[in-house]
Amino acid sequence: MSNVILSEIHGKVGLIRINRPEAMNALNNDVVDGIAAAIDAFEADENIGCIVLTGSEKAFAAGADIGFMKDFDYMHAYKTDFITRNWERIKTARKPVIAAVAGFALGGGCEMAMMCDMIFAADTARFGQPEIRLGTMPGAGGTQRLPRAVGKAKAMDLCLTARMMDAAEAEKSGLVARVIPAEQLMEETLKAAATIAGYSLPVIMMIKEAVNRSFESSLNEGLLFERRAFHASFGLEDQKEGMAAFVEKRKPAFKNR
Ligand code: DAK
Repeated sequence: MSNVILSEIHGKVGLIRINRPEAMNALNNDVVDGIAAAIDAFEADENIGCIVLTGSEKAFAAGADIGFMKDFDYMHAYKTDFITRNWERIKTARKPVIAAVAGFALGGGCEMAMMCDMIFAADTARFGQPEIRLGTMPGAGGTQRLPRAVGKAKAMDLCLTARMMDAAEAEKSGLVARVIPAEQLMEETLKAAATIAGYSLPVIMMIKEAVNRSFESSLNEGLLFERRAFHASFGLEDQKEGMAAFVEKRKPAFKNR
């Protein structure tokens, strides 16, 4: 794996760090491929129950690498499938992925954070879709995921004016799950990820799948999907263990089956 992506294991949590400090963690194929490879490894590791994706104190990612793409023409972007190869790997991860965002999350950086299952923001975080300033538009979910997260009015405002939204506004509008003082971002995010990873892995994955389903289906279809998954959870040894442990007033020992 190239060193633009660093990955570490913290107990049952896989941590992926974007590492292009010279370019505010701007995204290119190496970064996207590196993230995908790290996710592949964490998905294959039965010990890992949750993944955290982060950047630096200054930038989660300031978008796609502008210098790299500035001379592309349509045919080149289309034929090389620019940045698209592996882009969706975060979305297809079955284990939860938390974006820990400090500093800038702009353009593709904001879109990448939104592709994660939730965003924990440092109080220094700034989100935006400034592509319009470059004579282009969001290309990886900014016009689709942002309105779902913050509503049409704010999404239009951000995409059309290119203004940035700070962490407080992002929390108020539903884009981020938590705002955390910058110096505690990693500690708090890893703690939450460890809490998740301590539960039964099949249940973690079923919950993630069911919540994501709510964005793809009618309420009744979503409720049916949830009900089927809930009933299926009674086929798990971990359900027997979880409920027995409650009744016996002890901590459950989940076996991920
Ligand atoms: N690309 C390349 N280099 C970048 C960069 C970027 N996006 N952002 C920052 N840098 C570089 C700067 O050029 C500078 O490099 P040097 O001059 O030191 O060599 C260094 O990082 C530090 O940046 P600044 O000097 O500008 O630092 P400031 O604190 O003054 O400003 C900033 C920070 C983040 C506000 C500013 O750098 C900025 O506005 N950056 C550009 C943000 C932007 O427009 N982002 C949107 C890019 S378009 C897709 C997937 C993704 C995408 C599309 C499709 N598919 C899957 C199909 C994404 C598209 C985009 O993101």
